[in-house]
Amino acid sequence: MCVNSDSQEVHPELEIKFKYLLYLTAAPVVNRYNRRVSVSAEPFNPDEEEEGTEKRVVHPKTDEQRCRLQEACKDILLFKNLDQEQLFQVLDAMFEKKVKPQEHVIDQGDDGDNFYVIEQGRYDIVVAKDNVSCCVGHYDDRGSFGELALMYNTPRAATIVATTEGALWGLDRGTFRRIILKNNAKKRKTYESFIESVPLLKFLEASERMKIVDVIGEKVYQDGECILSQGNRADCFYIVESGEVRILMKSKTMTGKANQEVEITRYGRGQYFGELALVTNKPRAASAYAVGEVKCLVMDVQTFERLLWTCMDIMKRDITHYEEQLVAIFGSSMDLKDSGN
Ligand code: 1OR
Ligand code: 1OR
Repeated sequence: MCVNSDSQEVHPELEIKFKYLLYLTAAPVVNRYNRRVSVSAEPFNPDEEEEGTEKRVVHPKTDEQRCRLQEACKDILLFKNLDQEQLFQVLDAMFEKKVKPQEHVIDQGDDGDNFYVIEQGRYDIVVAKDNVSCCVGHYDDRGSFGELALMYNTPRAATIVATTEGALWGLDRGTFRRIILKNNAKKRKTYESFIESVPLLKFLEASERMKIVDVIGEKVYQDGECILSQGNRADCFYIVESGEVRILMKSKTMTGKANQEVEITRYGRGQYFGELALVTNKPRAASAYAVGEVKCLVMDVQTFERLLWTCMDIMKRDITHYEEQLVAIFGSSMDLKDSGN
């Protein structure tokens, strides 16, 4: 079941999961890096940073390793706002780590040592509370994890278990804090007022909005460039920062063949898209293209579920409108859950 315009219900399993996420919001415990232990989105102060972290870390790599590392890191949102020199330093400091099935890369409650970028493999995200463990999501051959303990000086918020053989690239805590956090301080200044103005986010606490800023990345698209494609697997959510985005959809003929793309709507500054596939666990229902130069703030699905579950009611309301307009535009009730194939 996907979207039901009568009941406003969206994906019942997801409702349960969001309720579970609320239940799981546990208080932090003190860790070894305990000068500043907090789950609030405290600003980064470079002067307060731990001693010795100015030291540059370099793990030498072959050309082949460097190529694989660059490929694995090209879509990592936390790296998107780095300048070239900062990115060089990050890539220099990263080290390769192979993992075996069932290996725990991170254990909930531990101190944060490294941030990880996935080159390969599948990893479960397991969260325990009151002795009950639950798999709340997974990573599949891409993405990154382990940023929270390093950003906020908190214990690890989840356990990450490899379910296949895997290959990761690690980044040590010192380099992460020196470069990524310093950059986040800048990001907060840049995006604070914009994020405050996004209607979807206006019911969040200011500290929650800052946590969003900490983990989003900015992506720039040129005129006509495809931002996402109908039928593709989805792993990101988008907020338009500047420019205009066209949403196009292919309907289906009676024989199941896709018709030509029809423009169904446009989005401008402060509006969001790409939520539907994340909420329904389906392929993208439509395609998105840049009109002129477009800047979007992009969030991965794990962050979307972790930080935006409180905005679900607003998104559900908008999704209900899609179904009504689907009938108005295509003249028949095509189920959104099938529209991506
Ligand atoms: P970390 O340093 O705390 C565990 O170490 C990592 O798991 C964490 O950083 C994130 O990178 C990653 N809640 C907390 N951490 C998560 C979650 C998550 N998902 C991935 N990580 N939630 C799951 C959302 C699908 C919310 C659960 C309550
Ligand atoms: P997505 O993850 O499926 C495509 O990727 C995005 O286009 C989708 O999330 C929505 O954010 C956005 N039907 C389906 N998706 C729509 C629609 C829509 N409008 C915007 N999106 N409509 C019904 C189809 C005619 C609404 C038309 C106004």
